[in-house]
Amino acid sequence: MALEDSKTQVDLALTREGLKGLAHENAFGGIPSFLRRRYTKDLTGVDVAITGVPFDQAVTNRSGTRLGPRAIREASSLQPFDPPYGWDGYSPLEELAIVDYGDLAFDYAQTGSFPELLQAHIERILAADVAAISLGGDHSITLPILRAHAAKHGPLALIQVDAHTDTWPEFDPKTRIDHGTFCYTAVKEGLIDVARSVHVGIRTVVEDNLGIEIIDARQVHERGPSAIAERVRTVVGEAPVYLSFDIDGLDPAFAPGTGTPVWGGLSSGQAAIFLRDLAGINLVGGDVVEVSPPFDTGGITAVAAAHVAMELLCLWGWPRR
Ligand SMILES: [Mn+2]
Repeated sequence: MALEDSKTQVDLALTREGLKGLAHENAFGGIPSFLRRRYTKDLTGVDVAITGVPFDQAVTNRSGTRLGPRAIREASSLQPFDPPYGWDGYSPLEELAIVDYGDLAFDYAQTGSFPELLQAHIERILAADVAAISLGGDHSITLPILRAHAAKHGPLALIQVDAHTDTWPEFDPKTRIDHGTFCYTAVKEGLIDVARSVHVGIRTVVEDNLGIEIIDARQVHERGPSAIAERVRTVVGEAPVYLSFDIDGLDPAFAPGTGTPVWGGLSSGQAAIFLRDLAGINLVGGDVVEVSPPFDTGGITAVAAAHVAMELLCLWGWPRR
């Protein structure tokens, strides 16, 4: 990095002239927009909008994911100096117009209206022909986001990396929000094509997975992440894909900062290989959820989540390069 860069490139979240380009700003200073993208509600000429959903009122166990988007943004400031490793030089920050669209604003005490607010928030992005990558927030946020995406793209292939399938029956989807039932309701509402959907990294028991293929964590360990990615590419085929990455898909050793940790999960290295080897899928949107900074140690969970989000940008851009 040139010395003059560190002097002139300050607060790129506000001062960036174009929407593309790497960022050579001190990682420890300034306004940490996601990957130092412009922080704006202007979607003109934008390819992908990053948005935060600081919501944690639907967790079964430990809360704290309302603090996730900020932590992921700060962790992301370690990355935008170079193209991401392992993508043959492909550089989404240089090739794609990406903005930080900020967080969804909502009344924390009115959880009843929250799902519709979130759905409308995502629909505004999609209506501008911009893709949305969301930073959670607990996993209940994926349901309204899926509703917005399915309204645009039709039923989606879902790739869900998670310790949990989140297909536990939801007895009252009109009034309840629950981070363990979003996938159940998504299936019942026809938002996802179960024949083209897959759960990866699972290590909790579920009686009926509604026809969605489970590739549990043991299979990832035994067969290897690259072989699993090959299987997942076969399952999703050419369908429009939504990828939801629950950070508890990683082992608690790699992602302690989460509300419902389960041992035996993926390493961050396995996740990196898995995501890279999905290249070529028709990704239309995605999220990384369940980062709970109060339980994080050394910020490592947020670092992992920021890398996952970068990989989602790579996956979105790769077929369009
Ligand atoms: Mn989970």
